[in-house]
Amino acid sequence: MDQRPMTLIEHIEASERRFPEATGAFTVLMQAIGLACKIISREVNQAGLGKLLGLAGRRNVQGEQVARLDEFANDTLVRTLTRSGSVCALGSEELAVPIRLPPTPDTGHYAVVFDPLDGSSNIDVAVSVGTIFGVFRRRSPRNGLGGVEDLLQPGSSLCAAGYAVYGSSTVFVYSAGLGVHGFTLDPSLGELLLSHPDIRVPPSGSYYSCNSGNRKAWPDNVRRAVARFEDGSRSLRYVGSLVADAHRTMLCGGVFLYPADRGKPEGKLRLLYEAAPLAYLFEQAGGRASDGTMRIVDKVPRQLHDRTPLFLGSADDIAEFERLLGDEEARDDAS
Ligand code: AHM
Ligand code: MG
Repeated sequence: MDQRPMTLIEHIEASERRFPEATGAFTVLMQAIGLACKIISREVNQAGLGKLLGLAGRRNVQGEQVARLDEFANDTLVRTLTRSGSVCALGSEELAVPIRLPPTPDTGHYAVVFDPLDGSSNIDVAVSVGTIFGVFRRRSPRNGLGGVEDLLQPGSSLCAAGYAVYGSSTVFVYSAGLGVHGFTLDPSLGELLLSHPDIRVPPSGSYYSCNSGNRKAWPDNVRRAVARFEDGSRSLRYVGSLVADAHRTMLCGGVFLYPADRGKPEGKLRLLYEAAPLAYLFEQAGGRASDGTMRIVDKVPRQLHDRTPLFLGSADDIAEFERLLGDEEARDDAS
């Protein structure tokens, strides 16, 4: 019997076979995303040897400095997805406006949103970074260009989402609604091999994760909820790359939070290509994700680069955190 772990593509093909009406278009799409992540992984691992460290010398639409690797990762995803023929529209952290693609016969069923290289501030110091993506079904008419309406959909309309972490190993995690599955890159084969089947977020965990340097700017209810969490039973872990903090939370449980604060009244993280795909994955794996008042997957983006506060993690811990956010009596604990 073959004891070799399944590759990512074998896994997706096996899932598609459960749906006799499937055309194979989803496999083509995921093959393109997997390939792009492997190319990005290779460059991230060798960045110091080439000319890919440092800044690209421009700012993106959000006014942030663009790193050379941000640009490389974005170009890789755009080219690979466009060439696959499976997409009608692309939205990226690095693109001011969406890419709208012309129709091709029998293809272009999907619209993809992505943060090509999450954790930009960690690139040059060899700390884990990653890619986050979400996949929507096309909404616009099939005989024209893809449109913004294909991208501006809530997380509850995602048909798949995932991320890759370029860390001590490269791990690719995805869900298409049939569980959350993780694959580890075997560099000798160049293949993503199934290493974490059916991931479930533990109902609670012993980590909390936030940038407590922002504490003074947090609203009172966030400060007092975090103060309640700092009761000696939990350890602080904060990488500063959302994708790496989310992956640890997915496997070990606990809470991750990036709330709104005085300087960032809408929060920092982007709804469409950071928060929503992760929220979809966490809910698929039994976890929970909210903005403090509502489920992230119910939020409908008005624009490509909308931001949101994010509370993400173990179902029980996030429920407890939400309860503390509304707990008036604990007001004094935050001072
Ligand atoms: P990026 O997509 O430009 O890298 O920005 C988002 C990052 C997240 O990965 C991370 O959670 C957060 O910003 C860290 O922000 P801070 O340095 O304010 O803690
Ligand atoms: Mg990011």
